[in-house]
Amino acid sequence: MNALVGIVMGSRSDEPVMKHADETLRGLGVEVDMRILSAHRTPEALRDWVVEAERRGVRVFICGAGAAAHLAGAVAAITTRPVIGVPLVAPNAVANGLDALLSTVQMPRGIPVATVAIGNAENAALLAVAILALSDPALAGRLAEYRADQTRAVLDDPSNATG
Ligand code: RP5
Repeated sequence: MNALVGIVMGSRSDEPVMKHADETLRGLGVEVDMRILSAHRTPEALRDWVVEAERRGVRVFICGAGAAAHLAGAVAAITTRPVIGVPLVAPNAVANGLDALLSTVQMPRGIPVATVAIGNAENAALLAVAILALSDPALAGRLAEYRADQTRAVLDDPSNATG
């Protein structure tokens, strides 16, 4: 089966967080193509991968980067498919990732990046699933079940009772 979501991150140091996007997508039955490519270190390889991924059927891109986090914006400049940005706390982060959050979210008009909270790769995956589920009823059903499981986990937690 062809990958429907492309996940890209700027450095191997991003992988411990970005692997949660991969796990969440695969857990919901969505095939993923995951790469380490950088807007700054490998700009031409990044462009080639985005163009080729689109050709192979990738419909949504998830991009994780820290510090001067231009990766999601660079991908959004190449493709018209939805791009979701995950700001990360880099080893040299300023203000616990606020640098990456602003670098990812502050896009110019006309080139949007849907930006999730700092380090929240799981939410990026769930947003990608919600987009794909618009045209995939089986996936929409699995997403609804995921939400129902989450609701049950909160309500059935015995430590949740205060009275
Ligand atoms: C960004 O710079 C990467 O996404 C990473 O979060 C940060 C630091 O990268 P390394 O210097 O650890 O490779 O491009």
